[in-house]
Amino acid sequence: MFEQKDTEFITLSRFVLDEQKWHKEATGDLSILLSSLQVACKFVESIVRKAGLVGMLGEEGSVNVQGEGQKKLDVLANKLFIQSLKSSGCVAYMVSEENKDVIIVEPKSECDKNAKYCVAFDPIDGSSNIDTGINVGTIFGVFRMKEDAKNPEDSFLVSGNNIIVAGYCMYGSSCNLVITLGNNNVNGFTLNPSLGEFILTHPNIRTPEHGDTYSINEGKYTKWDEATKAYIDFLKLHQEGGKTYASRYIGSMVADVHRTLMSGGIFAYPVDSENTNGKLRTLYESFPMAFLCEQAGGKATTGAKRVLDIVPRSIHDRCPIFLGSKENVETVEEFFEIYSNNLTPAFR
Ligand code: AHM
Ligand code: MG
Repeated sequence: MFEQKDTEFITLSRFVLDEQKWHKEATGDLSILLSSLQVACKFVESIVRKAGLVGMLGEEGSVNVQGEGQKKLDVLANKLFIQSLKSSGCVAYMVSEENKDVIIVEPKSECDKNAKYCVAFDPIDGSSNIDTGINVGTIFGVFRMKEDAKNPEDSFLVSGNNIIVAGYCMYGSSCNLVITLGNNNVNGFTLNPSLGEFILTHPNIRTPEHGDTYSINEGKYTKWDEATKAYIDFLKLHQEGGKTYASRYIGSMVADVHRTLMSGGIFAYPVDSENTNGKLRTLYESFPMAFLCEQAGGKATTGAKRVLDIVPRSIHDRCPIFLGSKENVETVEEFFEIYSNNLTPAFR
C-alpha cells in the first residue's frame, strides 16, 4: 500500500515502477502500457485546454456506432489513445466507444507478438459538455488476453471480475488521474502542467461509508422504474438530524463519479423507458468505475446484481448503474429487492 510522506513527490511513473517491484513475475509490460495511457491522457489534456482557441470545439459531422454525433475532440482523442496504446507494443486488442469493432493491433516486431493486454476505453466521456467548458474525462479498463479465445471479442466478453487495472483522467479545473491496480488501493494524481508530470496528491482514496449527495438526471423521473422513483423520493423526504440530501449532477460521468468517490453519496444512471438497459456502456464506463469504487471501499450495483458480476454479450453493451458509498448502495439494493418482490416499502 502506498503511503506518502509530506516531503515526497511521487510521480505516476515512479508509482507504477514501485508497484512492479512487488510482483516478481512482472515483465514490465503493464508498466509500459500504463505509461502509454499516461501519455495519451496528457496529450488529450493539452488539447482540451486549448480547444476553444484552435477551432477544436463543435461537431465532427460523423456519427459513432452508438448513433451519437461525434465531436471533433471525440475523434482526435480516440486517435491519440489508439496510437499511444499501439506504440506500447503490449496491447493486442482495444475496444473504444468510438469504434464499432474490436481494434486489432498488428505486431510490429517479434517482441510485440507476445502482447497480452486488452484495453477498453472511452476517450472523451461526457463530450456533450465539451463546448460549454464543463469537465470531461477519459475512462479505461485493462484486461488480460483470454488464452482460449476464438476471436478478439472473447477477451472482452468476460465478467468485470477480470479487470486488472481501471482508471479515469478528469480534464477539469485541474487534470486528475485516478487509478487502481486492485489490492484495495486507489490513488489520485494531479498533473503539474509546468513539469508535465502527474504527482501523487490523493494517496489511498477511501470513499466514505455514507454520503449525503445524490447524482442522477432527475429530468427523467417519469421514465424511471418504480424502484428508482421510490428510492429518489425516499432521499428527498429522508432527513438525518435535520439535514437533507443534496442533489449534484454534472452530466459527465467522470466528474460525477470523482465527486462521489472523494466525498461519498451515490451516482446513478438507471434504466428508463428510452434506455431500457441504462445508458452507460458496461465495458468502458461501468466496469472501470465499479472496480475503482469497490477498491475504494464503496459498492456498485445495477439494482439487481453487482455490476462486476455482469458478463457483457457484446462490446458496446449497456447496463444500469448505482455506485458510491457502501451504505447508500445497500439502501438502493433494498429498494430493488422490495420492488422485485412486490413488497410494501417499509421506508416511508
Ligand atoms: P458519452 O460517453 O456519449 O459522453 O455519454 C456518457 C455520458 C456520461 O458521462 C454521463 O453520466 C451521461 O452520459 C449523461 O447522460 P444524460 O445527459 O442523459 O444525463
Ligand atoms: Mg462515455
